[in-house]
Amino acid sequence: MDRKAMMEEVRSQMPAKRWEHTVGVMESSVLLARQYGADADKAELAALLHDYCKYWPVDKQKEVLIEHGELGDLLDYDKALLHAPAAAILVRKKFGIDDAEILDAIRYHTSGRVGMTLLDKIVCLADYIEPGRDFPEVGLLRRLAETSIEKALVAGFDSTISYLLGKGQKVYPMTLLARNALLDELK
Ligand code: DGI
Ligand code: FE
Ligand code: FE
Ligand code: FE
Repeated sequence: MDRKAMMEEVRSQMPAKRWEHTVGVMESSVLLARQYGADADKAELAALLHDYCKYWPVDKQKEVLIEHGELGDLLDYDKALLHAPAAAILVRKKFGIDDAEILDAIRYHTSGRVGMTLLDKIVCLADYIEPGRDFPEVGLLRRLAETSIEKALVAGFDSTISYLLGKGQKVYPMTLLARNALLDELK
């Protein structure tokens, strides 16, 4: 499938606002890839696909993960975590994406992970700072992104963790571990 057809297919899975977000993440991912020396084409493709099933019913997302034995302990945490690993599985099947770097960047774009690759960091950060995003810390994140992708991502995870704490919600341990690992990289 060519890129244009893929874009139409992704667009058909989500409301217009989420498609705008997807295009924003593609733009920001390309800019970050150029800035930090990653493959801009891979970054753009991972960004295009990162929220592929975000608007599917949660039960369908869950089914995908169960079918592939990848549900793990995710049901113990926020349902918003499911769409990332589910999208990685789905786009491999649907679009024949076989590049492990791209699939991992999709899989870990929400949670992060220990030992994030440059592509993981790019898509995860682009998801926070794309032009359509508007949350209190986004200005700080955009500023940090100019000089350190790791510092910007730590600030991103901090904002997510604070938000979850403020709502009295659990935090997925992998996010805490991802944040710690980024701080270690900055030592
Ligand atoms: O899909 P998006 O809205 O573009 O962004 P995302 O995939 O980064 O999802 C972020 C949502 O996930 C955000 O509303 C917070 C929620 N979430 C719930 N628990 C956790 C979590 N995010 C992280 N990183 N860690 C969690 O434990
Ligand atoms: Fe997402
Ligand atoms: Fe994110
Ligand atoms: Fe997103």
